[in-house]
Amino acid sequence: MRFDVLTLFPEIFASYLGQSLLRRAIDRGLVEVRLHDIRDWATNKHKKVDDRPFGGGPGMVLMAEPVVQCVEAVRSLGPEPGHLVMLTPQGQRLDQAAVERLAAERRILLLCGRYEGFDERIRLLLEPEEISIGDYVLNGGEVAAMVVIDAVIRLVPGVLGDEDSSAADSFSGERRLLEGPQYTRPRVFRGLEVPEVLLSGDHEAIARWRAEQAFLRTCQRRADLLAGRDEPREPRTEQKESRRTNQRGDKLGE
Ligand code: 6GU
Repeated sequence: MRFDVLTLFPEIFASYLGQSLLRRAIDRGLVEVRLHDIRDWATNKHKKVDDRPFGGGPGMVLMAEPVVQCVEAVRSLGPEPGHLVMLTPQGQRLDQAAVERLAAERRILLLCGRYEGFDERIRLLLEPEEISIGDYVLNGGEVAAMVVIDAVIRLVPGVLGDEDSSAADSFSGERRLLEGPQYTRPRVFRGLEVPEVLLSGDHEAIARWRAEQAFLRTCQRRADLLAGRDEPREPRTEQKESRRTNQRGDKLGE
C-alpha cells in the first residue's frame, strides 16, 4: 500500500511515521508513505500558494494552480495514478466501511488543505473523493490524513502481528459492535475482580459472555449502530436496563 501525502506542512508527519507499528510496516515494505510539499509547485517567486477569496470574506483560499500541478506531478511518479482523497470537513464522514474500501486500493493520494479551503476548480478538475473525519473543524487536513493512514494500514495484510488481529476490533466484521470489556493481570485490583467466566477456561462460555457484553455496551453507548439491524437477539429487559446506565455502565441514580 502506497500513500502520497500532499501538504503544506510535511514536517507534521515526522513523528507519526517513526511510530513503531508504522515504522515496522514501512521497513518490511508493506507500506510506503511519501510526503510532498505543495509549496514546491508554487509558480510565483514568493512561493505563495494561497490568496484572498474573490467576493471578499475572511481567511485565505488554497490556489488551484500549485495544487493541481502538485497532484499531477505526484500521480506521474507512480506506476498507477492512484485514488485521490481530499481531506475536508465538507467530505463524507469516514467510517470503517470507507476504511475497508480504501484498504483495497494500491495507491492513495491524500490532499491536505489549510486555510479556509480549496479553490473550487481543484474539485472540478481533479474530482477527488472528499473525506471528513467528523463534525468539527480542524486547522488543516494533516491530522485527518494521519487518521486515514492509521485506520487503513491496520487492514493491510501483515501489518499487525499475528496476535493482534483487526478482526475483533470494534466496527469491524459483520457485526459492527463495540468491543466489550477486557481484563489482564492482576485478578483483583483495588477490590475490583475480573469476571469469573474469563477465568473459567470454558471457551464457549467466554465467547458467549463476550458477545453479550459487546451487544450491551453497544446498546448503552452507541444504540445508533444497532439501528436497522435485523438481529436484536438480546432480551428486552437488558435493553431497558441499559437506558438506566451511564457510559461507564454504572447505575444512574433514579
Ligand atoms: Cl478532513 N479537515 C479539516 N480541516 N477539518 C476537519 C476534517 C478535515 N475532518 C473533520 N474536520
